[in-house]
Amino acid sequence: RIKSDLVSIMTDLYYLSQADGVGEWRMKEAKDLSDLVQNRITYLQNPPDCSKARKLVCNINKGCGFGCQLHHVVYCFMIAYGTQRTLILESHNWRYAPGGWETVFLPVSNTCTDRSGATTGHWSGEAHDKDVQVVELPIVDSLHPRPPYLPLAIPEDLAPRLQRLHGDPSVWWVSQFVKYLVRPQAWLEKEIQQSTAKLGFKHPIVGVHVRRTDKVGTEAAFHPIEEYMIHVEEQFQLLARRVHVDKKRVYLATDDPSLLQEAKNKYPEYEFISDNSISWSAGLHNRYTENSLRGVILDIHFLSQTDFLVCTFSSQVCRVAYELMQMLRPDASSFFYSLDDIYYFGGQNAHNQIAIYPHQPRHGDDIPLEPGDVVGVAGNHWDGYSKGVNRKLGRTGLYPSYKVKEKIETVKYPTYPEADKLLTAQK
Ligand SMILES: Nc1nc2c(ncn2[C@@H]2O[C@H](COP(=O)(O)OP(=O)(O)OP(=O)(O)O)[C@@H](O)[C@H]2O)c(=O)[nH]1
Ligand SMILES: [Mg+2]
Repeated sequence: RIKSDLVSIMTDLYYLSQADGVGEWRMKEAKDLSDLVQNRITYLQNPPDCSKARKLVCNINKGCGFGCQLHHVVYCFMIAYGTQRTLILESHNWRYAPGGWETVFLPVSNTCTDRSGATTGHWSGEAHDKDVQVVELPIVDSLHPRPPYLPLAIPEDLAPRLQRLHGDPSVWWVSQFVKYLVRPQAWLEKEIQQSTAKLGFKHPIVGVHVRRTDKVGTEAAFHPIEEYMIHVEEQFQLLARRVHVDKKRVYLATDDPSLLQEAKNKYPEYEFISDNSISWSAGLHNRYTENSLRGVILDIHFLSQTDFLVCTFSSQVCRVAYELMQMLRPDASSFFYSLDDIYYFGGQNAHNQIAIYPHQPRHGDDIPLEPGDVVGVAGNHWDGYSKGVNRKLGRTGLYPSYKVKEKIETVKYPTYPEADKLLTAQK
């Protein structure tokens, strides 16, 4: 059980965050910022003359799962935005749906999906590619030279507002591209609505994602359902202080079809909401099919709509859900518990923190810190300690997580004054 004094402090903090109209201010600011960025992306994606537009070509067919492929497109998109090129998404013969991206999501452009142009070349750096109309981007693993337009950096022109609004501006920035990308086709939108009613998806609800099958023992450790449920129970104790909990509902997404029954047997006081046929379709033998694609999209959608997410951030499925969660709330940066990794974006630049308190090593595994020291964080041990490298000393080891703060990198992205002007005129 979570300590009751902690429950009280957390509850006070919640009400404090809503006091004196700050809650309403935050809602409006979040919407304004999201509208601003979505409008800029729409502007970039819909050039008046496609034959003359500067383009960045991205092929979805990276050899990995949906979460990984979606993040691959996000990475392309961020560079497109940074280099002011229209993103051309190639997706024919997609492993999930041979008909491509548009079988499930809206096209990334209404006016410009044709990749042709006067000159074409492979990515060789923004300055070098200046006079090339159509540039093809490789996967991030082979990107060279690396432009500054990569996570976890955020755009300089939005940084002050983002840092005021959101607990993790880097995630917010990534989520803007995910938001634009996953706009559903009409049939999918309808399917989401029907599933919401059919499954009885209602608040309050905690989301649990359990990644098994091919992941276990290769890229991540096995975690029994009990480990997840500790944090689910904790959240319901917190939620009960703020809202009426009629039923402890859990949305369960997993690629292990046997888990739903196990969870129901072990936790009869909870209501598990889950479509078991989706879990069956997520197994390796059925994974790369349109039915399985529909399933993972629905799972990610529902996870992102929950009040809190318990999962392993080693999985891209859960990281996408966490990103999308940011779109529904002004700041959902702390609405998760990861049993393993901290948040990251595959191919990101170094994730640094800055020491705000000194630290004298108390064990052989500890590293010393002086305020101002830059620490490259490798992971959080979730026991009060994180592991990382003190860059000044070149020493790797453990340090108390509370003695550092995030070092947020800003990058000079282009601004989009024309797009912003159109938006102001609309309002
Ligand atoms: N429907 C559904 N599918 C899942 C679930 N977990 C995994 N999958 C399937 O397995 C794929 C896993 O590939 P990725 O999306 O790359 O995610 P990952 O393997 O967890 O993470 P990486 O190995 O870091 O790429 C997903 O895209 C889905 O197709 C789940 O909870 N629900
Ligand atoms: Mg994978």
